[in-house]
Amino acid sequence: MKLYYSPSSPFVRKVLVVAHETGQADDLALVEISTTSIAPSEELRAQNPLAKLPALARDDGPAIYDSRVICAFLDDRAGAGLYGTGPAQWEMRTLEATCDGILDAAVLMVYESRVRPEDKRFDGWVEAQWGKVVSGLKGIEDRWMGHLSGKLNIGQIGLGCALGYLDLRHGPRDWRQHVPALAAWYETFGARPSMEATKPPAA
Ligand SMILES: N[C@@H](CCC(=O)N[C@@H](CS)C(=O)NCC(=O)O)C(=O)O
Repeated sequence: MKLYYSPSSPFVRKVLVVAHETGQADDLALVEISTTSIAPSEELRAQNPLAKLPALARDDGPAIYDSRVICAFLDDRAGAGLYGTGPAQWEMRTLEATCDGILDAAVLMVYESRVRPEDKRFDGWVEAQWGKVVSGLKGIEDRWMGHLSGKLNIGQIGLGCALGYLDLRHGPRDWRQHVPALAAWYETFGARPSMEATKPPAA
């Protein structure tokens, strides 16, 4: 299978961590893509009409995309059980969605400075996105600490990738001051071999 990827995308990293943790990393051939919302890659768009990373071209079916779909596909393929079953899975999937929402806000902040022309930038909008990051993190600390220990799950992977991205792109804002319990958790989770193997290049 071909994974359309960028080494610094946190959404791609979720997929790669799942692949490493479930023994499927060698099944993915990585195709590096450079894309932005205003200069979309045509090669990527041929796989995903939204031209967003990641996308997975499968050997035996059409391409699938959105990190959440690809992670669930890999989980199912390996029978890894990262989502739980029954009513418990909805709690897990809400945690996963919260981590992705944190990432959406953090990525939009980066686009504001890297993609939008300087004379069109709006600081109030950037700060509002950071507000979502912080309240998302606090929400996780209040509600999901119990999900962050024990058997590996998709919530832990999503959170690890989100925190890694905050360090990469928004280090000076020091997310740790807001959520000390998540900071302590990340000390251990961030050292997992799957996280080490998928570390993005320094900003
Ligand atoms: N919900 C999507 C978000 C993917 C996403 O925003 N990817 C970024 C890279 S980190 C992208 O491809 N951006 C290009 C664009 O916005 O056009 C997912 O989970 O896969």
